[in-house]
This record gives sequence, structure tokens and C-alpha cells, in this order.
Amino acid sequence: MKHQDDLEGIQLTVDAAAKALSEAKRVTVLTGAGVSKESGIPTFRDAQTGIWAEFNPEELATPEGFLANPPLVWKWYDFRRKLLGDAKPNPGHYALVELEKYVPKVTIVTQNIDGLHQKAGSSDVVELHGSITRFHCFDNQHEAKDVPYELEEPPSCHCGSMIRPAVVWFGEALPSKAFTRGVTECEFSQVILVVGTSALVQPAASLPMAGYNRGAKIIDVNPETNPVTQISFLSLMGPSGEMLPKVVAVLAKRKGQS
Ligand code: BV8
Repeated sequence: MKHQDDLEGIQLTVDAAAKALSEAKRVTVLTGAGVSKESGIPTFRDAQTGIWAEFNPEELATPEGFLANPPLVWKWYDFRRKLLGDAKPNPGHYALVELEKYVPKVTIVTQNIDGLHQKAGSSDVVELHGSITRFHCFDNQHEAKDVPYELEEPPSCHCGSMIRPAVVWFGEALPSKAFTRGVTECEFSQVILVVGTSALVQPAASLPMAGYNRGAKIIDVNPETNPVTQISFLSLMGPSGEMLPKVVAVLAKRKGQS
């Protein structure tokens, strides 16, 4: 029966993923927008709903887009910050926290700007693309605190420059400390979990290969195939909120704890 085979196939893959993780001393988890989907946050490309449907996110999320129309880009981020609202971590985020009980060193390297890994309790989170809940000024990166919602346009910094979200826009370099950490963690991990990313955005998408070239086992967790699938040791083809808890449950049994 096809369905039965599918379930048996998934269980075999889950068991193999748990075995690889049980033998690892160091695991890096590279996450994208898909890991937050089950928290009700649309993925980067799905986010364009309602009045934003006519805009290309890759144009809004640029310094040029911001300078061309500061109120528009400011309101787009306000809309997305409100989408975050009281979004909560989902079972996928929590499974990555529990993973820390069974693997000596777990590092989350995320492309997400929603802060949900930290909210769930992951102890080591590297933010490659910054955070939608932090702000600094455009010209001098002066930090701005307590920025209210519902402003019609970006507020000004004490230095006179416009305030912007502390995220990395297209065409902007990633924070060198964060990216270097991401590369190092991947290069020294025995297993790299790649969770919920279309693996299209560079240089974040190059991280799994950095580990693969050093012999890391790549485990892909995504309902769809993506560029990482072809270098994956295993592919868990399903939602991370379902797949990750299954893997960690088997890992817990293997480690004799529940
Ligand atoms: C750089 C913050 C150079 C902002 C983001 C032309 C001009 C300029 C640059 C370029 C160019 N061509 C290429 C580039 C490079 C560019 C790039 O990669 N472009 C892509 C589009 C080709 N990269 C850059 O510009 C980077 N900077 O190159 O600088 C430089 C160097 C030195 C000095 C100066 C400059 C900066 C890239 C960072 C951009 N900022 N975010 C914001 O969010 O507003 S990227 C943004 O998009 C997200 O952070 C995320 O990284 C990305 C979306 O990717 P995903 O997270 O993967 O989300 P996506 O929706 O794509 O996929 C979701 C996946 O989840 C899917 O696979 C789906 O199947 C899966 N899924 C769905 N449900 C579930 C699930 N998985 C699991 N469970 C589920 N339930």
C-alpha cells in the first residue's frame, strides 16, 4: 500500500537521521523562513499578501528601495513586525532546543529575522540577516531603541539620519562576524541540519557546501526539494514542525532518556 510504504520510508529516514545525530559531537542547524511557517509567519516569498502583493520583496528589501521610498519600506517592515506580533515558536523550534540535551554542541545559524529560535530557548543563535525587532540609523548604524509601531515614515536618529530595521538588505554585506561563525560552525560539524530554506539566497546558501566539503552529513528538512537536496545524506520531506520532533524523539530513546 503506497501510504504504508511512505510512512515506513519516513520512519527509516527519521531513524537514520537520529542515528547520525547520536554519533555527532557538533551539529549546525541552518534555518530559513520555512521553520517559522508553522508559527503562522509566511515565508519570505509568501509574505506578499494584501496591499503588498503587488510589490517584489527583493526590491523592497534593498537600500535603494528604502531611499527611493522610505515611508513605503518602513510600513512594509511595520506590517511584517506586526505579523510577528505574538507569534510563538512551534514544535520545530522546540525540538531544536531539546536537541541540545543529546548533542554536545548545537549552533543555530538562521536566515530568519523573527527571533523565534531565541524565544524558544536555543542557547546559541547566529543571525545571518539581522533582526526585524532591532533598529539602527541608515548612515551611522547608531542603535535606536523603543521604536513605536504605526509611524507613517522612518523616525530620525539623533544624528539626523533615517532609522531603519537592523536587517541585511539585498546588496548589503552580511555581518562579517556572523557569517564567519556560520562558516566555521559548518566546517567543524559532523552533521548539518538544513531546515526550511529554499537555499537561493547567497552567501547563506553556500554554508551547507562548506560543511559538506569537510565531510559533514547534510540532512535536509523541507516539504520541497531544493538545491541542498542533491548533496543531502538524508532528506526529511515534510514540515519541520512534524519532522524535527520525530527525529529528536528517536534520538532521546537511543540516548536512553525520554
Ligand atoms: C550580498 C532580510 C554582497 C531582509 C534577507 C544581484 C544584485 C545584488 C545582489 C545579488 C544579485 N544577485 C545575487 C545577489 C546576491 C543576493 C542574492 O542571493 N540574491 C538572490 C535572490 C539570488 N544576496 C545578497 O544581496 C546578500 N548580500 O550578496 O552582498 C556584498 C558583499 C560585500 C559588500 C557589499 C555587498 C544579502 C542577502 C540577504 C537579504 N536579506 N532577509 C528581510 O527579510 O526583509 S533574505 C530573505 O530571503 C530571508 O532572510 C531569507 O534568507 C530569504 C528567503 O529565503 P528562505 O528563508 O529560504 O525563505 P523562502 O521563502 O525562500 O523559502 C522557504 C522554504 O521553506 C521553502 O523551501 C519551502 O519549501 C520551505 N517550507 C515551507 N513550509 C515549510 C518549509 N520548510 C519546513 N517546514 C515547513 N512547514
